[in-house]
Amino acid sequence: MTDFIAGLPKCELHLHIEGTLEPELKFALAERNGIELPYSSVEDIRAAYSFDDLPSFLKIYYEGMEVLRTEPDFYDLAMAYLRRAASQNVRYAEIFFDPQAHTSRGVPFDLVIRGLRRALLDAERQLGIRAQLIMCFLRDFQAEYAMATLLESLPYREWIVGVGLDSDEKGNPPVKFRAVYERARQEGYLLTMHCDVDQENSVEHIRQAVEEIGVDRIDHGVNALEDQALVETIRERGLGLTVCPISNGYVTDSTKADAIRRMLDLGLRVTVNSDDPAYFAGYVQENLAVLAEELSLTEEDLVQLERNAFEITWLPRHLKDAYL
Ligand code: ES4
Ligand code: ZN
Repeated sequence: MTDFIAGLPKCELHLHIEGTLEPELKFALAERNGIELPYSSVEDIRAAYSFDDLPSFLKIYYEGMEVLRTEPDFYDLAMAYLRRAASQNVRYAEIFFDPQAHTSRGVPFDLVIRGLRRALLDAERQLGIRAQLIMCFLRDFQAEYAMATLLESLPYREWIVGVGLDSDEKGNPPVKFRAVYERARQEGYLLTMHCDVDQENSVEHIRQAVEEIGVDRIDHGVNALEDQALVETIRERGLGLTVCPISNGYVTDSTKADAIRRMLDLGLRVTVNSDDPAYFAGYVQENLAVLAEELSLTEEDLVQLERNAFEITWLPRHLKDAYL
């Protein structure tokens, strides 16, 4: 099955570019930028990656970004990811970035997006992998800051396919960002947001995302299964769910494999993705392998998962069809 998964043309739809910062690159960027890291080796950094819930993960994730300062830093980050993805036969990726994680520490939006964009263009030419950017707002910051970030993004509108919402969900429901999402839609952005696994009020947050915000996709969204009516709406609208098994295993005590099996059986457009692969030790291939093992997936199941992913991409129809 490993060979089958390796050979399968794949699609990644839930990937935080800042979550692909491997310890080796972290060291290289620290040196280039004259930053002293509190670690003496790659092993040291990996050993410090001990988290067992979302807040403990997020703390390490944001601290790790300190080495990202210049346009070439963002270029190198994205290029390293795209090289890795291409080597796993990922043909297309939609990549989240967190501009506020950078602007909040004085790194300009323009530099972040230019570095990422340049990598996407080079990767398409050099590696044959296509990708688009999704801008995420940090939900634990004020809605006004998200709105300001949305406005700041408008000159780069053509480089961003949609918006998302991530970071700490506790006490930060979808409706906090109602006005931001309304404006984003008016500007022509497609809409997604995280409804992380097993959060306080998970089902209510998914309901808000679907019914009140009107998202085009849901990131995670596993807890929708607890509500029959919600499942029905998600199915009727053909909304995709970007699920991340290995990540689930870190921030909860389970990969939620059984839930993914049920979603497949219900005919929901569930997909398998990697979230923060440098931190959770697994890119899309490893996520598929873990799931295949746990659920004894057939080749047809794996094909279905990738079909779902290509089907829910935010590509124009003719480009999407080329993958299907
Ligand atoms: C994230 Cl696992 C997870 N949850 C919420 N926000 C995030 N940003 C990056 N990884
Ligand atoms: Zn995520």
